[in-house]
Amino acid sequence: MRLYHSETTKSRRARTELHDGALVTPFECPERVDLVLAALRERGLGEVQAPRAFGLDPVLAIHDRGYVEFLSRCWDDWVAAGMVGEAIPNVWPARTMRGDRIPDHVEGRLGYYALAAETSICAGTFEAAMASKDVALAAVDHVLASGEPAFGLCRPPGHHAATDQFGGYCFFNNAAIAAQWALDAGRIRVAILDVDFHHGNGTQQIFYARDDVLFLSLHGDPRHCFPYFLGHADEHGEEAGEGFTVNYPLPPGTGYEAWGEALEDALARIRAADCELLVVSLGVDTFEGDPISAFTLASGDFLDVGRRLASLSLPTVFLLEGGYAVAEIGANVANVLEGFGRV
Ligand code: SP5
Ligand code: ZN
Repeated sequence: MRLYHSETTKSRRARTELHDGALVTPFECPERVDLVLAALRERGLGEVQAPRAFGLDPVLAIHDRGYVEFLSRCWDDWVAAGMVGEAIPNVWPARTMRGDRIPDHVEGRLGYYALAAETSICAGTFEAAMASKDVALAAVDHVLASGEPAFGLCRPPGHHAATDQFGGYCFFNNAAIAAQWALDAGRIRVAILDVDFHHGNGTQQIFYARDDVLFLSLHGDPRHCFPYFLGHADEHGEEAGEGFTVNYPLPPGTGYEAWGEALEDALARIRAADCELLVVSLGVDTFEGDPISAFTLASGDFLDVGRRLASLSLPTVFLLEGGYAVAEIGANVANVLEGFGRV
């Protein structure tokens, strides 16, 4: 399996995350990159390569231009406005206000383009997000060219990022950008299977009305879990996309047996849908030791996850999403990839 990694993904090192009412050191930290990389190397899972720069066009194929410009300037504008801490949104076009006017002041713009407040923007955030999508693009490009599977060590993650909103530690939707790249290269239909603990609200929103991307997500039930406002079982797509979104909301405390049953259902739907490529939004925050999540998968279960994914026999690209039990993140990711490769 080919592995892609960029040192530039570590250029974002936020100091603050609004968590449980306190500003804490962010769970989504650059150390995650080194720990995953070390585990991949230790297991000898494949050659590690740096991505080339793919530029902004593949980003603009998914994201709004004004949003991308906002992200590129946010930190400088924030500093220029004399702000003290990191850029944390604190006001939104909530239901009782207007969402059709984008403010001029960076504080208002930040709220307009944010879907959650835990994700501070700091120096290096845009550069890291650019590197992260380059990792995803290099990985998918390799799969398209060779048929060989690939893993992209994306960081920051992507699946919460919507057309014009960041949050949930995500800025560019790496999986969506990779899927679109494959479609633009001539693939007719792509499956995105999101196994992160959290619902992939951004990916769902981006492809909700489309039938060229089948989106399936196994996640903590939004009645109890972030992102709370999307990911219910009755969301199944709209217009041409009717039937091409499939959600498996599962209760907190869900273990591998019940989770695996949902996975088998998702795999059956992928088999039935004539997909030419599988993009796995690979979060390992389903792990029992994850500090912000609530499923109880054990490290060894991830080997079986990989084995089950391989049963699809599809060209497959894995893109890292969440996973915050930092000591175990490397082993858990490596287990999925090793399980996949063993078949
Ligand atoms: C990519 C990814 O995994 N993003 C996750 C973003 C989660 N952000 C907010 C989590 C809030 C969790 N609150 C848990 C309360 C436990 N005290
Ligand atoms: Zn997650």
